[in-house]
Amino acid sequence: MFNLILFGPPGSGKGTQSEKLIAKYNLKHLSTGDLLRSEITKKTPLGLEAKKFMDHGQLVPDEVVIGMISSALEANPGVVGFLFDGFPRTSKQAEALDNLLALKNLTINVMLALDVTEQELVKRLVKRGETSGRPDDNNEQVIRTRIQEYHKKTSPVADHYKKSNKVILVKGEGTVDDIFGSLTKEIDSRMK
Ligand code: B4P
Repeated sequence: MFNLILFGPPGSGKGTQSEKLIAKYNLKHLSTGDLLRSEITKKTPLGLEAKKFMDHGQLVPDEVVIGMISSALEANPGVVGFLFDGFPRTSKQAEALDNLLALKNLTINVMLALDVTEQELVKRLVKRGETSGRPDDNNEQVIRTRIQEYHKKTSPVADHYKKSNKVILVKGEGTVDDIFGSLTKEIDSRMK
């Protein structure tokens, strides 16, 4: 099993790169953003609860997201590995993930952290907002709140994995293919 966290601020390209990485390495993609948006589309109680936070650029409560990931891990036995995209986003989520994996004798092999300037993040998200229909992309104030949430609550997750030397910083600006090349180089050297 090879378990990877793709980490970075909103708009850093996690979703974009995840699509390419799962195709190359046959990993199971677990994106909490996608899972939450799917619950919203289906208008489930979980989705309706999550929407209240997401529309304002705030993180969804830990217990909701951890429960969702726990179910997804159970629903996918025997995969080559997991690519966690947008999760964990708080220290509590990181501890929960480590515990859930440990129950299966698994661990995180590497965290690849995309490094992108704030100016570029805002530019990308505003541009996506023109066509995505995502309520959290079409308002610059909400985008700034998401970035603040990242600095306050999510960046400590990298410190958590730095303790076990699992964090690799990767430049997240340039063409999608160049960034993909940098990510695959890091993965290939660790999969051997
Ligand atoms: P996510 O769905 O995780 O979304 P994201 O952070 O906005 O996007 P990502 O980094 O994947 O950006 P993308 O590749 O699409 O989260 C949304 C919300 O869900 C959160 O705010 C929160 O409320 C909630 N949530 C999710 N997980 C949670 C958790 N664990 N706990 C609590 N709450 C949670 O790229 C963005 C844009 O940039 C795209 O338009 C793309 O085309 C463009 N782009 C990508 N790479 C580029 C490049 N190299 N050059 C130029 N543009 C590029």
